[in-house]
Amino acid sequence: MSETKSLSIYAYVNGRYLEKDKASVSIYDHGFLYGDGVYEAIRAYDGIVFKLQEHIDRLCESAKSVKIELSVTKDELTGIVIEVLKKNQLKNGYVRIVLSRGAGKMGVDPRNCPEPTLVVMAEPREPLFGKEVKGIAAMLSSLRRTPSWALDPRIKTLNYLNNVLAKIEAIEAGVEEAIMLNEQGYVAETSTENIFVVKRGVIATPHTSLGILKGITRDVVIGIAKELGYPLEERELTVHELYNADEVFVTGTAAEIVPIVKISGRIIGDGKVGPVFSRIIARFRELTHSPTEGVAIG
Ligand code: PXG
Repeated sequence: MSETKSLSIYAYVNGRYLEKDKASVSIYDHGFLYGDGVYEAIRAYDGIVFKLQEHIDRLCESAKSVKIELSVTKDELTGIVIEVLKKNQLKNGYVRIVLSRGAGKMGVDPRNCPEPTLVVMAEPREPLFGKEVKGIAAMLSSLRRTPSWALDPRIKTLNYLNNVLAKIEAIEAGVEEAIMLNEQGYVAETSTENIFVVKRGVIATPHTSLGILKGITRDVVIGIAKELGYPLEERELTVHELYNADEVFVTGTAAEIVPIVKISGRIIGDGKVGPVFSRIIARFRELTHSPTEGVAIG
């Protein structure tokens, strides 16, 4: 937090770097009016923007799916992310890229919006559930994850009400996170994390066809699990398996990797941070600081 105490915060808005107080978008922006847009959330660790290319690739895929054209190239966007971090003198921080349909007269017709809006902002941000690794409590949400036929969860859109409502449920219940099932009743993901279970040394996580975001942290953890020699299954996961797992943990850019030690009143395993999680987080810490795993701020 101390990094930016006496500094202005700068954001990129459609070609200009503006101070936070002056950075704004129109009330006619369709991102605001209709949730019509896509976004990415990225972390930088000690001067390396972790998996930046992967995040930009995912943003482009989301944008293509919802038919918004990015006004800059991937290389230019990489440069903008780096520049925003530099301007804010952040070596560790959280970056958000927002791409919306743009400002235009009211009405869902996208032809109302001649230019998309592109915003890149960055600030310091601690891991979602705290700096210190400890297990969190979660609950099964009464909400089902938006089915792929309604809005594919692989698109990281600005429509997060499904996730927000699940989070509200968790807060109301006095737990940290809500686990959503998919339409078929299989485990999907939490409000902003993918989910993994461990049983007798085998790691399992929902397959991307089961109505989840293809998380970049998820992909990293799958790589680590394989590297460490754990069998890894991407498949349908039942609630019964979740309750009876030896370990459960979630992965995401905001949370990083966090164990879940209680789900809807059931203690998971022995209720403590597990050994498989501990080995994975140790390797994750190495990778987040490795120049080969991201783009250096320079
Ligand atoms: N599922 C959902 C629904 C998400 O929104 C993840 C899984 C994990 O994906 P990554 O690629 O981050 O491993 C997400 C990520 C925020 C915020 O504050 C949201 C996410 C990540 C960071 C910040 O909106 N969602």
